[in-house]
Amino acid sequence: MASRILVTGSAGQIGAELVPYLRQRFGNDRVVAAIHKAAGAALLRAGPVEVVDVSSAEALAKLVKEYAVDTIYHLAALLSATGENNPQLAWQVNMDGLRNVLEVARTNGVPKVFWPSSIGVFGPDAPKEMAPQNAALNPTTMYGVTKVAGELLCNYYFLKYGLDVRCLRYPGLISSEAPPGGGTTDYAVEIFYEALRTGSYSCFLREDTVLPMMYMPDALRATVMLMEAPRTEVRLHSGYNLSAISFSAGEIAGEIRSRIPSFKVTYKPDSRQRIADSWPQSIDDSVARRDWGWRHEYDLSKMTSDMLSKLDKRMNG
Ligand code: AKB
Repeated sequence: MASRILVTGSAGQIGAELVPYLRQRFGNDRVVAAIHKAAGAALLRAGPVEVVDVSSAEALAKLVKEYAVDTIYHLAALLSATGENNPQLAWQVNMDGLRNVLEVARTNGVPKVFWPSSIGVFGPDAPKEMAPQNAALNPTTMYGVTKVAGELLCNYYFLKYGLDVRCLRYPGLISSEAPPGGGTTDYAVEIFYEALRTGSYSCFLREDTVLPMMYMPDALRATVMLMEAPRTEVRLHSGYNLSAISFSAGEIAGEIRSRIPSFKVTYKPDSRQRIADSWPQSIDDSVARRDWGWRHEYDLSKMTSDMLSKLDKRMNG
């Protein structure tokens, strides 16, 4: 049987776009979209879809055997804001799921795994500007704790068992296709929808809050670039810093306002402000650029034009 790629968390923000991206590249039948609940399956029907709970290693192993899986993209996870509301659940979902995936890969001869880390690995003591690859990782959120522990676990499986695990520290991701859920950087997606839908937006972060961000087409390209890089070029099996653009909430509002002059934004910081304040404002990803040739394509202006035109077409026909 031809080998297949398994993507967990396929209905989430990254999965909903990564699955079609991989299917276009490798064929619909070659990519199995695993989702947690049957809801969200409709958009993934172009190829195989399976409902699976990543907390069950048996269920995962069954899928891996049935489809002769040779690569797993394990995306199922809780994000930072949801994680702070329920830290115990965040640990359980993020860590048990990853441990199961790594174990199932190891014991079933799956040679390659992708796992998303995040800028959430950094805490208040990392440099705010251009946080380097090897900055101290002392996060103050449970999400960050699971990302640091997850990176260490991935690296351990590489060192101990030779499992080729590859990880990216994604910045906040902005996508025209799939809404995020439960993240601190979600405002940068919501703001586009509200600009077109109501002409106003109440932002849950302060106007001067600067965070590292990336447009989804760049994130998809980075993910597949890393996974296709020759083994000799991938020197890190914890998490590569990955970066594209940094902007404040006020700057993205201004960028939208330059295209929709009547757009109004108010700022009402909530508990997510504390999370944002604990993260760096920009990331030094020179190691990824050196090791496997990463370059981003979208700046703030190019991303804003593309987002508005795609969302406008979808919302207003
Ligand atoms: C979040 O805001 O939690 C995520 C992330 C930066 O990992 N988007």
